[in-house]
Amino acid sequence: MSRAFIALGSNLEQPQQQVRAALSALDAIPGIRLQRASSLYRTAPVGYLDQPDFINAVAELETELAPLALLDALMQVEERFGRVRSFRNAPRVLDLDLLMVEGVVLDSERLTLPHPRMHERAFVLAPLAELQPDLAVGGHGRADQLLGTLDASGVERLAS
Ligand code: PH2
Ligand code: MG
Ligand code: MG
Repeated sequence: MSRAFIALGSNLEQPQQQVRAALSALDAIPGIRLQRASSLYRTAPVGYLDQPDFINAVAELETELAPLALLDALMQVEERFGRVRSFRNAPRVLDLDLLMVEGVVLDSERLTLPHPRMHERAFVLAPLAELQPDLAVGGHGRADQLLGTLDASGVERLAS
């Protein structure tokens, strides 16, 4: 069994419900157990700006799946939720990004672990630091300290 962290995001078709439903869908997959989920966060879009705010969250999973099998499972859930891939950073019903698998460093064509941009994204680090402030994020430092270096003004934790 390994412990993994994933980031969830949605900014279309009732995003809060999409993220909540995605957490249940993940827990229902054979070989994956949802351990903990962060609060939901309303976040201003980063990258491509002309789109609605996102709902973001982070979940901690226990899984028997190898990293690439876990990635396949996440992509299947995205597809089941009606994800359409139009252009990079386009609005989406559901985005599931594999952030880290404990003890795994990987740089393959399909998957890089830890996620290569997570340390610079407040919409990832805020929910991650809520779950585990002292988590080491790649070689970059603790989740809470990294978050402290970023502008998190577009990130608002929602009451649960
Ligand atoms: N995801 C992106 C690009 N920009 N911005 C926010 N606030 N939240 C996201 O999940 C997000 C984003 C690419 O996956
Ligand atoms: Mg993403
Ligand atoms: Mg993605």
